[in-house]
Amino acid sequence: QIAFSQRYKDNWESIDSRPIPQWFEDVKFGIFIHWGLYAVPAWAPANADIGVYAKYSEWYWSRINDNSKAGKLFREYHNKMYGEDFKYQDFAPMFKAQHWDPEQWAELFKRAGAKYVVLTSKHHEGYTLWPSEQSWNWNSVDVGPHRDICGDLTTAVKDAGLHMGFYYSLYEWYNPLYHNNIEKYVDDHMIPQMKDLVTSYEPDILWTDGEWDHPSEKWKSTEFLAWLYNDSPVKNSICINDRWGKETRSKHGGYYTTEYDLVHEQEGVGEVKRAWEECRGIGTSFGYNQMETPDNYMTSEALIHLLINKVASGGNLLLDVGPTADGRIPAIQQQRLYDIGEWLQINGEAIYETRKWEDAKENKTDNVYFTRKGKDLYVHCTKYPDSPVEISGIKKASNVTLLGYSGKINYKKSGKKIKITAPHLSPNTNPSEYAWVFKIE
Ligand code: FUL
Repeated sequence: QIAFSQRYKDNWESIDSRPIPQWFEDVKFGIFIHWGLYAVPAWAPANADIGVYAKYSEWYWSRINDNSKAGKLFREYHNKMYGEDFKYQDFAPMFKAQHWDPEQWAELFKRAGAKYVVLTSKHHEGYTLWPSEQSWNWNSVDVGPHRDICGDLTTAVKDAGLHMGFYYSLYEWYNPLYHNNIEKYVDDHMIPQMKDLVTSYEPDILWTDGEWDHPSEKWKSTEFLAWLYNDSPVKNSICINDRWGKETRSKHGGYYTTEYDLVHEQEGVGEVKRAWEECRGIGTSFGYNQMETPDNYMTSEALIHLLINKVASGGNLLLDVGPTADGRIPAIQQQRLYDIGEWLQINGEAIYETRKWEDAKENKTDNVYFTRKGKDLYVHCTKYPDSPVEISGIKKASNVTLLGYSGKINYKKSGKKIKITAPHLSPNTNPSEYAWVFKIE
């Protein structure tokens, strides 16, 4: 166990010297939730040729005001659907969350095999999902659901035994204070909000975003983080990401983040020594997009392969769900989570608490991935092998099993090589779908 006894200083060198709490690298799979007023229009041109970012439905407010190709599509839709005079703010009373059951969500996430949850406490729209004093009449208690969503979900998620975290956008699109007096915004709005979140709900993760608009100095990031690491109630357990200023991604803060596989600093995150996490929606958006069809959603098979791929390269997967304005997680998203959970029921020991295998590179072949835990090596086959799987760099092997299968596995060991022959499976003996894992002890 690492003792967090030192005091951290208000500079990146000091902040970066704090180790990332181990639990983060053990949990591997988390659920991201993008929920806010954008869940009311819940719209983006999912199939237009406009690149990755412009398909995010949570950007609705900004898109209806911009002149890009995507912006025109958003505006056309908005004007037709709601009329030109309908302001984004008018969505607030329509965000009712009347079917919202935080315990049911927490149960779903647990069933999915996720070990942590990250909720948008405030996205770029500035509307907060908790009763923030700094966000008067623009939060989920004053207007809309009349509920403390951050608070109620934190309770349910922690009660289910999962870690709870918050996404928080440093920047706000249309807050006048932000544009007129950034210093005052940081001092009187942003920092107090983050401190309020931390002290009121004691999250395990603070996932900041919107950092690109200013250097970290403007945001006073290191000053805030010194407080977080030295004096906050979560100083020993909190994890942060790398989005703390224009210059910080893949460089400073806590774990590194990729998004739809885009690595913003082109750092080749899979190779770096720091913990990292890929986030993406199941489809093309983080917020719910009612225009998506099943074709826009990744299949369960593709999602399980994605999880294996990220974990085998040393990362976590933070998979996003986009709830509806009435508080439901769309059935197709739930179904994907069920399938991942079912796979993890059998194969979870090859995911949780594992690390990347040092010799994986030399052994890389199509449809085969590796993770390790202590002396055990896990061989993930994303296609059932029809010829023997050969692996080199294996010093000892006392037993080989197929997770979830009770029969004997034939293998041959010679020198540092091992050759595993996959058994013929019948529908009755097949332990799982989508991917199969051999364990070399
Ligand atoms: C991005 C945001 O702009 C997206 O809307 C989303 O929240 C993603 C996780 O981070 O940078």
